[in-house]
Amino acid sequence: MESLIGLVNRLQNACTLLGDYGSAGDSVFSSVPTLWESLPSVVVVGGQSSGKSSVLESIVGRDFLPRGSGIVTRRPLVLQLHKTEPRVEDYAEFLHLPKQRFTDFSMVRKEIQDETDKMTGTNRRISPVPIHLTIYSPNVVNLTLIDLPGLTKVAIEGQPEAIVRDIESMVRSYILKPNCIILAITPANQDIATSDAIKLSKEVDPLGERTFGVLTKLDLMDKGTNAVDILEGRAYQLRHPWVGIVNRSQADINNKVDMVAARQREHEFFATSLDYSHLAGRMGSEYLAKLLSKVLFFLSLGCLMKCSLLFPKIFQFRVQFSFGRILHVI
Ligand SMILES: Nc1nc2c(ncn2[C@@H]2O[C@H](COP(=O)(O)OP(=O)(O)O)[C@@H](O)[C@H]2O)c(=O)[nH]1
Ligand SMILES: [Mg+2]
Repeated sequence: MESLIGLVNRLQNACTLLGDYGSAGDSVFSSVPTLWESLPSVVVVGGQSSGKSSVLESIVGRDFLPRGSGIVTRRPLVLQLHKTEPRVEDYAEFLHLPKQRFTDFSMVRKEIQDETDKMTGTNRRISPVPIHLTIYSPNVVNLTLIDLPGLTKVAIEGQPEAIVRDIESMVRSYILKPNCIILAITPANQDIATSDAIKLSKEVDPLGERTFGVLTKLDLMDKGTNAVDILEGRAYQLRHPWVGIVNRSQADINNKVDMVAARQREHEFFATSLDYSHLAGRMGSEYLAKLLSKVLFFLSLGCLMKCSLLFPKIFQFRVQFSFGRILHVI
């Protein structure tokens, strides 16, 4: 038995191994989509330091992403979360290192860094070739997220000037796909009108049908202001409700506040806030993970059916479903 999202994950892995990863190239504009482009995905989009890595780590409940100033994510990271039976120890695997299990998540961070440098050199360029990482844990929901380089306004020293444009076209090439769910990360302590994530997602999804607005840094807003107008959909309306998040601050990270404590604090922030307690049931990273898993499941179901028409040679199988699980793939 295999979950539907697990099946999509295996197809995504196969695409990368066969050199089909969309890229910022022309394939997106050709009339026949590649298999990669037809598969459903959740893509994390936002400006630098908007909180993308923090949101991903909160969803996973683990500290494993490289951090630092400048453009840290320089290759797409396809992050597949796989829920295991209770009491199984968390571990991670990379597609490029088959059969090597990582239980030390600081080594996962190091491997992402090394693998990024291998493809991009140390001159901080970007590459469209994705890194595939799967995390197995009883504490995650089945979900696949793609982390992309943060949108930026200026190249820093040593980086080619074109990097600003290259990042934007890489992000655009991913979110153009009609089966892509856009996780548009916007920090609450910045004017929403200046949000890079919203600007770009509006371009490719003007009705906001596949965009999920995520508002980070709610704890850092100016005293006397709040984000209720955004979270209730009055300031900027999307088809799906906005989700507010409170991640760990830099001081929390420096003080090694663990993810369990951080989630608990996030929960308390919403439950006890005068401004947000009425919205507490649909705020926070745990809620966001469950919501995305559900949306991705239904999108995957529709997509696989369509793929079997578009790629009959590859999809020579019959599938029997029962409560979200694939019973038989023949
Ligand atoms: N206080 C607070 N700090 C946050 C929040 N989200 C992110 N940060 C901090 O903002 C900085 C940038 O976050 P990061 O996740 O690395 O952003 P990225 O560049 O978009 O991946 C880090 O120092 C985080 O600790 C939040 O909700 N509250
Ligand atoms: Mg980051």
